[in-house]
Amino acid sequence: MEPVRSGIIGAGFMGAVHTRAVRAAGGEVVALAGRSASRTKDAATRSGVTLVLSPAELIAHPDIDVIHVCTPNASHVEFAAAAIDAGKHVVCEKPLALNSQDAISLERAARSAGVINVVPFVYRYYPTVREARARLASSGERVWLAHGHYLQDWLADSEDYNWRVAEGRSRAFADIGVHWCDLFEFMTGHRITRLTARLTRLHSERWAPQGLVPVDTEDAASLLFETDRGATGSLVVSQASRGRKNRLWIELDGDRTSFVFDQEAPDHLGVGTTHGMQLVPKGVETSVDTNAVGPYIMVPSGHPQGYQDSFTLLMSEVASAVRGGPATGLPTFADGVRAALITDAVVASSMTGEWVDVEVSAL
Ligand code: 4PW
Repeated sequence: MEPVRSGIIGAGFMGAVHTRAVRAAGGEVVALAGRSASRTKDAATRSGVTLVLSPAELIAHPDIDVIHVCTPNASHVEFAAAAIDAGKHVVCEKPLALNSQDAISLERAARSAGVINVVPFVYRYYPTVREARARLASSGERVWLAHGHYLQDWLADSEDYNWRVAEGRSRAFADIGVHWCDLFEFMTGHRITRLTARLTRLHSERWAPQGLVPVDTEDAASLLFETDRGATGSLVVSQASRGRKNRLWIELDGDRTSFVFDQEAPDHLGVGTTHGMQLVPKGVETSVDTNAVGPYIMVPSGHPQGYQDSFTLLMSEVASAVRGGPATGLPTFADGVRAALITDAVVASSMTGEWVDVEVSAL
């Protein structure tokens, strides 16, 4: 079988993650592009990509099937729209767009062009997430309460700076909070319909390369929410919680069982009953249809499986979808729209302090 051929736009951290994942999934990275020629050349040398192009040349290249948009947020719409116009499949990093109107337009364009469209909500690709999802679907368990957090500390000090700090109407929530909400909706099938949110800033000024600058994006978000199936929940998101690196924790309380997924210890699913919390190892005690979980187990139990592996699994499903094959739970631009609509509600609620409805059927 011919490898699926990818072109990556973005010479930073995410571009490198996508490059490794495409290759591990059996694909070929044909070319790399970025805004800065020297940075892109350096990144290409590091990752062994031989062809360096401008973004426009890469999108037009006849030997590329899938365009990966891994650039700062403000350019996602421009590059994704150009790729769709060129008839290419697109994997676009989140947030799909800086506002929900643009995200909706992109989703419609991708759907009418008939191209595969993906937003990498990669935490869906942990086997323990699939296990909890399959157990919930097959048991008819009623999730009535959901709680958790997504905590990091890479922006804990005012000297910590990154383009994300200055981009968009929300930062901590739009960057990582949306992962938690996607995971919650993916695992349970619920939709968040109403929420109230508070956005908090630890630093109102940060040291950017040009000096001390005012900051208006949040370091943390706190939410209460309700769902279309009668559950309530709470979520705390922060990029300035010291000691927490990528602590995505989600706890789902069903009427008989509770389920816990912790991204920092992802090979065990917490399964709680009144007899205690059992830590079920990935791939050992799968009590559900193995088709729902098996394909997501890359290495045997006891061998850790992590963040980069989840990207590899996602790229395998992208390749399968490009060939017209199965892709179970591939996160699409419609899921990117969902994230944008939830972000709208978070921002709106933080301004008034009120409960705000989340638009459910925008597509
Ligand atoms: O999407 C998130 C990123 O913006 C992530 O999953 C982790 O936090 C890794 O980088 C940032």
